[in-house]
Amino acid sequence: MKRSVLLLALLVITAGAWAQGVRIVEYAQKLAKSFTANGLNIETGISADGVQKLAVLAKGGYFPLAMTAKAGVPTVLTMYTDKTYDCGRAFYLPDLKKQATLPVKGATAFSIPPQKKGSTLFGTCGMGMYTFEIRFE
Ligand SMILES: [Cu+2]
Repeated sequence: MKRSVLLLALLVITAGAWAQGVRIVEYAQKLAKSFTANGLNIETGISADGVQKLAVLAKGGYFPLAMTAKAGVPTVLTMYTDKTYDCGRAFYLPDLKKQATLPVKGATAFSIPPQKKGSTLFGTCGMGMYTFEIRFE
C-alpha cells in the first residue's frame, strides 16, 4: 500500500516536471516569435569568419535554460531583450567577470574567448533567480 502511494507520488512529480518542461519550451518558442516579429534579428550558428554565435532571450527568465556549444572557438553571446522589465536585465557572467544592465529592448553582445571542452559557463541575474548554462563540447 505504502509502496503504491510512493510510486504514485513519483509519477505525479515526474509528470509535473515533464509538463513544466513542455511549458518552458513553448514559452521560449513564443518569445522567439514575438522578439523576431518586433524586429530583433536573432542570430545563431557559426558565421563565415568562424565566430560562434549564441543567443539567449531575456524576459521572465533566460531562454533557453541550457544549451550546448562548440568548445575551442571564439564565441559571441548575444542577450536579446524586448519589453523586458524584470531583473533579468541585471545580467552577469560570473565566470568571465562580466556584467551589464541590458536595455528594455535590444541585442547586447558579449565576447567569450574559446572555452575548454567539458566546461560550463553560467549566466545569471543579479539576484540569482534567473539562470542559464552553456556547456562547451
Ligand atoms: Cu533576478
